[in-house]
Amino acid sequence: MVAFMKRKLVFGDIHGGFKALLEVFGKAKITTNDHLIFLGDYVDGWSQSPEVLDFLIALNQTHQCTFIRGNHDQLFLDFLLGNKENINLEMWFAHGGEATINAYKTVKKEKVDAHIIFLKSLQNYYIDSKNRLFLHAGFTNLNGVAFEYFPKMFYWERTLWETACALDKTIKTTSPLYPKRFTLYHEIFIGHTPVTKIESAIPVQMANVWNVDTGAGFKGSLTVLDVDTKDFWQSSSLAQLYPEESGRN
Ligand SMILES: [Mn+2]
Repeated sequence: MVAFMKRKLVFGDIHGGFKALLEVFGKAKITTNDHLIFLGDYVDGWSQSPEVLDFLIALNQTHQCTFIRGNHDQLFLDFLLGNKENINLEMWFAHGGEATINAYKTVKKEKVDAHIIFLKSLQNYYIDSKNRLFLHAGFTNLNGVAFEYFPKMFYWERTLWETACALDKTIKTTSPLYPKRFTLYHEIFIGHTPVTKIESAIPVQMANVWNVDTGAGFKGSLTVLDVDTKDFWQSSSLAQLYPEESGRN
């Protein structure tokens, strides 16, 4: 790669795994010349959600960053704001929320307030100059994200990925049967549904969708992928980094 070219690096779901985040920063040799895109789900799972948010907030001062909203980030924000009608508390606790609550027991109010500001500032999606779409989960509108009628889909949807996985590879992109959602963007980068569910440990491309959630919330690793070259770097298994914890397992 030409030295002066800015890399565009996309990060999969972190889920409170701060140690993994530091590891991939080292492995990818990240510098202030990189554009860093985070696909969401910063919290819930491992015990260091506050450290992850502190790190990202500080990073935003020194690096070009794009922070996408994940469903867990929104759940935690709703919890902090007391929007109880937006959360199934029991379900959230069972899916990593309990670790987040425990971790925040010793975090001071001023810091929590800064984290609330950060969580509110997250973007539902980002489209770059090469018509590449970055978002946590998916979208439903066949004309694209700008027309989405259900904004929560940006961070909850799963049919985009399931459709990409199940797609008959013999259907031509010009066929009326070809899923229109895949024709709108050059490439789509998502997290949300770990590729470990389809028995992969590395980023997976299906149609023009790249899934970079390599299961950091569970027993997998955290991945950072170079959007242009598709080179990628991965942390150790989160279960190894946090041997005393169970994460979302
Ligand atoms: Mn998610």
